[in-house]
Amino acid sequence: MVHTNLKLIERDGEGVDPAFRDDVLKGMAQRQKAIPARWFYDLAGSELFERITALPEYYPTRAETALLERHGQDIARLVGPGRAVVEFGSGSSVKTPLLLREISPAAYVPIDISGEFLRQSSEALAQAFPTLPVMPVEADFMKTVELPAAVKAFGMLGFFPGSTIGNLVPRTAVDLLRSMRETLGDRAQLLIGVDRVKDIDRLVRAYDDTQGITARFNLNLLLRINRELGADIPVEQFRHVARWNPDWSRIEMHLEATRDVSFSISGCSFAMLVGETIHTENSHKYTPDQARLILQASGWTPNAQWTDADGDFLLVLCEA
Ligand code: AVI
Repeated sequence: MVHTNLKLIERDGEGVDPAFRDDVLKGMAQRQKAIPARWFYDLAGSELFERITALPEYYPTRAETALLERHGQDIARLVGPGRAVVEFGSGSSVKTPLLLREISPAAYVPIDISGEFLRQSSEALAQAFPTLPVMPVEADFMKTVELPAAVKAFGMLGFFPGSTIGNLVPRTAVDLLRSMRETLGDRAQLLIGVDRVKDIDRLVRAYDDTQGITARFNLNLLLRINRELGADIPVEQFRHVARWNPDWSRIEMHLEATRDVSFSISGCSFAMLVGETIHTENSHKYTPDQARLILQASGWTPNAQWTDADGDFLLVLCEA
């Protein structure tokens, strides 16, 4: 059953999350304009992301799902029963049943910034696992999250699939992993998915698919800004760009102006020259050694890891 004491994200009098407005105005005032990727995920963005995960070019979801299916029993043996599973950035929780089915948890706490999406996916999960207490928390998991009191008695298993850690620069990734450790407490474990470095053409194709779904996902951010922040960005004069940055070992997504444009957001004026971009996402790719190193640097001890035959994806189980 779903316990619906959702902790709601702060909104101002106009129903806008002030953190969204601050991030956009601050990011758009920089020389390299940039907006944090977490703002992709309004309802439309979350739905587009689900479509991305099914694209032929987007291998990470399939690779990670196959690893969970294949090694679920090993994971269950190392985790043990009766833990509270806390999923960070649960989205539609599609991989979660694979894990829950194997490990017999005491409770499931999905944490997500997109409240509406969280409500829908919690309902679906509670139907699939009728005896499991599901306790959704609407929160920005980049900060330490106050977990529902009812789960604090259990040992915790943090679940952070999807290689979302790759969306953070390594310094911020370490901050997040440390704060997860704080959220989860001393005896916690963490199961995390990490996307591995691979052929660059394949990586670029995964972020610039032929159906244009990733382009829509990226451009949806501008539609959201227009709608929620009273802006008039000419969305049709931007295009989606995905490129590999070898210095940072990451795919970058940008929104590039296809002509000189000017617009306003929340009463502030901005101008961009043709070719200028807004940097909207980083997706860092790690070698297994690098992945273990950032975990260790964050106070987590890797205990076991699983990867696929093609070396596409890595699952790591760690202990606090
Ligand atoms: C959520 N995150 C791990 C995805 C990624 O692969 O970086 C987001 C994404 N952006 C474009 N495609 C998928």
